[in-house]
Amino acid sequence: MAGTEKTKSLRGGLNAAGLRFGIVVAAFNSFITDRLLAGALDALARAGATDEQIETIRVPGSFEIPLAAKKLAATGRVDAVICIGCVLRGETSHYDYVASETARGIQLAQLDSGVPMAFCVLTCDTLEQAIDRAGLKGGNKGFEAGLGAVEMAQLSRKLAGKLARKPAGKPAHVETGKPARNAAPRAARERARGARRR
Ligand code: INI
Repeated sequence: MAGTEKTKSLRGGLNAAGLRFGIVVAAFNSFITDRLLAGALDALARAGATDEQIETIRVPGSFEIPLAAKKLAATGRVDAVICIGCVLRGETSHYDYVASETARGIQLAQLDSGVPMAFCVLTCDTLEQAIDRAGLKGGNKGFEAGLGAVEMAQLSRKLAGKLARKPAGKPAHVETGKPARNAAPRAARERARGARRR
């Protein structure tokens, strides 16, 4: 029966060995984003990543994160990108535009590039809420994003490996380049056999 433990299951692990990470961090509200960055770096280090495996890029504000993340992904230098920003609600609707376009842009960037992007852009009503999520009561969202990036980078590698080895639903000769035995329809085989006898 489907949905039982016997179905195939695939998940990325939390080992950063052999993986490279990009971190795009906004300078706006750096009091918060620096803490989120520290959390992300801590997570990567705990997963076994060394400094050589990590590249950090700084942008002015959250609105600039998607483009930088997309360009970084396009270099082929990273297996995952961690996007860090902090958008705080002000008195105007500016917050809504920055928050929604940043989220949308990051999602588009990961879908377009195929490189996983962890979303660590806080969208808070108050500075206190942001502080809570950058190391105090709410934990550190940067740390969570770091672990998420490792897991997704691994999962992407596993999926790429699997697809390269065995394309789902394709006949064997597509993979090997050789025609599969008895690949021709039965009628064609019988016609060929008759022609050989004649
Ligand atoms: N950028 C942020 O990262 N957080 C904010 O809270 C914020 N607010 O409130 O304005 C913010 N604005 C700057 C924006 O991201 C761009 O850098 C700017 O609009 C220039 O393109």
